[in-house]
Amino acid sequence: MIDNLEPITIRAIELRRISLPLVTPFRTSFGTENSRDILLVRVETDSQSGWGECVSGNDPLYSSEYVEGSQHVMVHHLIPRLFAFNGGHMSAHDVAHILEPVKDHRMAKAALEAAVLDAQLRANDVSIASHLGSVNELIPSGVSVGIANSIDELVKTVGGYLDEGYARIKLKIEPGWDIEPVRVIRQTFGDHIPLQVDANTAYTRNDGPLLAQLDPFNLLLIEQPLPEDDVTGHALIAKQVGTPICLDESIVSSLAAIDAIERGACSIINIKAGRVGGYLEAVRIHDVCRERGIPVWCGGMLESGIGRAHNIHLSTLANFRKPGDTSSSSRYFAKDIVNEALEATNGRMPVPKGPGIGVTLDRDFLEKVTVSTEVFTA
Ligand code: OSB
Ligand code: MG
Repeated sequence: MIDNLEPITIRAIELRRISLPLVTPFRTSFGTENSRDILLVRVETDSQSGWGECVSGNDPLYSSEYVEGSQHVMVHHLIPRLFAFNGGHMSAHDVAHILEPVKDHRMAKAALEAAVLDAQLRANDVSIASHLGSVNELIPSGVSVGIANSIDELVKTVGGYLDEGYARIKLKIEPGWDIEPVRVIRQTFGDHIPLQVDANTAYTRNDGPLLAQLDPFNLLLIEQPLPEDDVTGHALIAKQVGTPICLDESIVSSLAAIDAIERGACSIINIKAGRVGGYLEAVRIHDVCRERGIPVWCGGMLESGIGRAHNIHLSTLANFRKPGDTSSSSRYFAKDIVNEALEATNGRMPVPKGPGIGVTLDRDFLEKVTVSTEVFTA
């Protein structure tokens, strides 16, 4: 991607913590989330504000990052580096390079880069989708369904999402909640619904034969069955299982993506800008996958409208060939913090128009859900 944008000068960075209850608890193999404690980043220039969302969870269970840690590393290590660079005068394309000396903390870095990108594109009057070179105005929208208390409850939940028109269903699985839920969902709703599963690292290298029992159900993919650092294990599982293996947690960079593909560990990749340290690294992963014939789709981290708007713009790139976890605001929250409706119809989500991420904040509601605010200046 060519950086043909006018740089901006960062005058201030605001870190705002908000608390948003989820409409239903979200249970995965690593834990249950009832509410989202979200860290928002606002980058202020002389003319614009740009917004980013840090996707780290309350606890370090999906990855080592967690929201308190993300805020700490931003305050003490990342934000000082941004202000120290060229008087805060930069392009979003410089951010990853400026922050590179700090190891890991990818979700924190990605949130800062996203806010700079939004501010810069608003200043340049360009939407993220058009900056990335997209032409799509709608993206297919799937939904991720947590582990339920019973099979009956799961059937009701999935039935509701299918009635809403979602283009694909993803079931969270773990040992003891895998073959049977998939069998019942197929039996109840038929062979034609696009269906996939996500294990969030809950299985071991010995579980190839067990996971192969999912083959008759014609799933689109099995996401991240093994621990994130077991790339070779995924390659072993991929040989024993007919269903395509997709990686999420393991893919922390474009180098990790190339490595996993070359080792035969996956044939599909889930892209999350937060997990890979930035939007522009996410685009790079999209590109290396496209060059190697590997389809990608956009994952989610139960984001508010800010993070989801970023995800929707990213999903307009050509190699996003499968529906993402980019569901409607109403799937997550009773009310979202953005004014524009991010609601899918018939399984299709409109890409917000307008510069940057194309959404604006509902300021009154934002204040109501704000828990704390800190502002930093050069
Ligand atoms: O593994 O994709 C995941 C949510 C939190 C952490 C990890 C994951 C998820 C989801 C939900 O599956 C995706 C969404 O709807 O935002
Ligand atoms: Mg996942």
